[in-house]
Amino acid sequence: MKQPLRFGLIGHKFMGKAHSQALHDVSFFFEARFEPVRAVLCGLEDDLPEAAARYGWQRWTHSWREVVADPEIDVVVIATPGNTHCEIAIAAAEAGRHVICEKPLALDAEQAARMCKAVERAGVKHLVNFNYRRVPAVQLARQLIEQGRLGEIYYFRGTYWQDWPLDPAFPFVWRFDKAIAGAGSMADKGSHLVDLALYLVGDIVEVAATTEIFVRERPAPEGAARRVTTDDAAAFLARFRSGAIGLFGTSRMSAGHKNALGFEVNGSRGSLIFDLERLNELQVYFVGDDRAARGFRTIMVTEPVHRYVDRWWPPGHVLGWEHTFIHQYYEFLHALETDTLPSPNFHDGLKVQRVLDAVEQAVAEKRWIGVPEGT
Ligand code: SOE
Repeated sequence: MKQPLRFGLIGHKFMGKAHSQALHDVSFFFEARFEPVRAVLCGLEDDLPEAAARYGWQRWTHSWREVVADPEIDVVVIATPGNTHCEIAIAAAEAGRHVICEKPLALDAEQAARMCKAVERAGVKHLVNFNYRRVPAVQLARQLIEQGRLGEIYYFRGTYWQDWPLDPAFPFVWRFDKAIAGAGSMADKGSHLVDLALYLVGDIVEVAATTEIFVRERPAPEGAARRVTTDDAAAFLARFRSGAIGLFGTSRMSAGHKNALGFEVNGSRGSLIFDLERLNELQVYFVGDDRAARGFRTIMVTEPVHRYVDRWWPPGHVLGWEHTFIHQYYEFLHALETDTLPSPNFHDGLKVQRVLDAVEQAVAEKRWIGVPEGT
């Protein structure tokens, strides 16, 4: 008999929908001792009851404090704008709930460090939803690097392009407000890239950076235009502890690109290339291959030997974006079952935040900035 695990999800929009679907599917495809129960959905807007019914939640509430205080709830999931993460996560941990939080973990490293302390003190499990780690092709990339198939890593290039607010008439939303979002493309998209870089290549020790806001005012729904205070695009350089160097680019103003996250890793014995818009594939090049037949080749990462894939479909029956959320929940349930710390956890989120803070400082001071050490 599976043990019910009761979830409270705070946030019912795009991310709320993605988390709801993953909670619905995870135990169908993956074996775990726990059965997620969609107990209570929380949000502020009028369409909440409709969302709760559609996504299969038993109850809904407009109050996150009610969710956190509810003794029936085992896990609180935070899928709200960045400025709310710290307060909710700390309250949830103090109430003894396990905590899953959307990325980036907080507005800055100071908040992220307080969140880490709170979950450690409470002894609860914690996870930050850098979901792109959970793409099978990204898992394969990590495996190849760990096995030394790329040799010594020289270079990581990560880029993340979108174009949703390209039109200057696109209205002012919370992502344009620094007080709510912390930063713009640099934090929203850059946090994913930095997490992947840390996961694949290791610690970043210093950064140099620049950012820009191309559309400085946006029409506000309430009338007058509002000033945009978060970056539309960012570019930064990094040095890894290993001696590798990194090049990062993010933009929400890259015409034609919808959700184009990509990275390339070059080493002394080979290279690999990943493109989220072709997420079932990984391109690889190995120096050791027979010279006549050497070249980049594309691996379809849909074989049962690839991570997570044996729970899904036969080879070539491709996976999509939403599967990354399901895999993340599987990792979380598995960590609960084995009493281990899930990954990426709040400590990983804090490391990313330290890099992002350094990027912000590098922009302000127009110089290289060291990234503080620590877990
Ligand atoms: C918006 O830019 C966004 O929804 C990000 O916040 C997500 O993390 C990313 O996965 C898709 O784009």
